[in-house]
Amino acid sequence: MKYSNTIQFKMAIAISISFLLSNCTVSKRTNEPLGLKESYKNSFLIGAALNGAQIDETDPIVAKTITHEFSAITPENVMKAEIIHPGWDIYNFNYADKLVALGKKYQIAVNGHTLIWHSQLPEFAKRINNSDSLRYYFENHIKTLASRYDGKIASWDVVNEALNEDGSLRNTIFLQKLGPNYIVEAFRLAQKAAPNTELYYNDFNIENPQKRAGAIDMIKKIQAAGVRIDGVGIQGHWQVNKVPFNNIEESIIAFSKLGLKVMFTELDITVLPNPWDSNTADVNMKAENNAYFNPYTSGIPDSIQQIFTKTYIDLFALFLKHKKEVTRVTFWGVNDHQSWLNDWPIKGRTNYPLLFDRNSKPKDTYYNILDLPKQIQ
Ligand code: 9MR
Repeated sequence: MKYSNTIQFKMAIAISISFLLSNCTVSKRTNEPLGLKESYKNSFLIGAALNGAQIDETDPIVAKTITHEFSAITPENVMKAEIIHPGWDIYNFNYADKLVALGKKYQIAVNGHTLIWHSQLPEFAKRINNSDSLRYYFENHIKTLASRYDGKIASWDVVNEALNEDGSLRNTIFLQKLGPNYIVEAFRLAQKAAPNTELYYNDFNIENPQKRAGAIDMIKKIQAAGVRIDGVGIQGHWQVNKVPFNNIEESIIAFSKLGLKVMFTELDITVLPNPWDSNTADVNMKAENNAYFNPYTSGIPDSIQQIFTKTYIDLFALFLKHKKEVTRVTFWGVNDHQSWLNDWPIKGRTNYPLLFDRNSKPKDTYYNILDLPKQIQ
């Protein structure tokens, strides 16, 4: 193609640049920059955990972030037993129903979190001391929730955090009163009540070899009983300098060899010092606040921010490498303001674990993650 003069040539360049831009970074449909869900649509779902106010769409900026960025949502708390099932035969579906309606309105997949967990149990359930009553609670809880939302939500975390760090079964009220087969039974009940919903086991640190071995054992028992389990959620509450990349990759491979989908279900990366120097997400462990443990109250230093970004890039590069096995990556919160890590393991700290800052403004980290699928292909 020949251009007769410089003006025509410059115009052709300008048109080519705007064509390139419109194809690379701006979606034609909405004329908005691509969000994460669009950028990762050929790789895996990108999710976020939502709190009550976010389900209510009270803040328009946050509401926009949710619909623009995420293809999956998990209730941070509203489907947990203490909220949704406060009395023997009393259920409070208000926020869970709203969450499901939100998912439907914006075509966002909902993951139910969680049916059987020893934490956040209602008072009446904590006080149960005979096996028959606990079995009644257990069956009634699973049947009621799983059947109510069958076909309306994509998946359930059927059992959450049932393992100790050494891979043995955690000594919960369910283990004590129902015996070790309670996990198989939970999946069996869920399968019956929710034939159209995927069923997952969810836990933290199951990328670590010992705990992973316990999870694999448990999954094999469920499968050997002829009961359906569709996937496993590795929570992903990690520390900025200590993300166990090798263990994560080995786990993706090991779990998918069992025929399961692999998900990262509660991803966040703390930048604050940890009093125990470990990657636990055990909500019962707490410590006192002081300046040493809360160093970034007025902002995070550039040096830390860069390590944080690099860590997220390395993680998402690993997830993309295994995009055939990884089906969803969910952040545990939309923005830093909401994160549980401001209050755990020490209350009242200022943490920076997510891709969106306290005002829901995307960080540089976000743009790096957004662009990664294009760069890696
Ligand atoms: O983020 C949740 C926080 O708001 C609750 O106070 C806390 C109470 O147990 O649970 C948090 O979510 C947990 C999740 O349900 C299971 N894995 C660990 C998460 C962080 O504690």
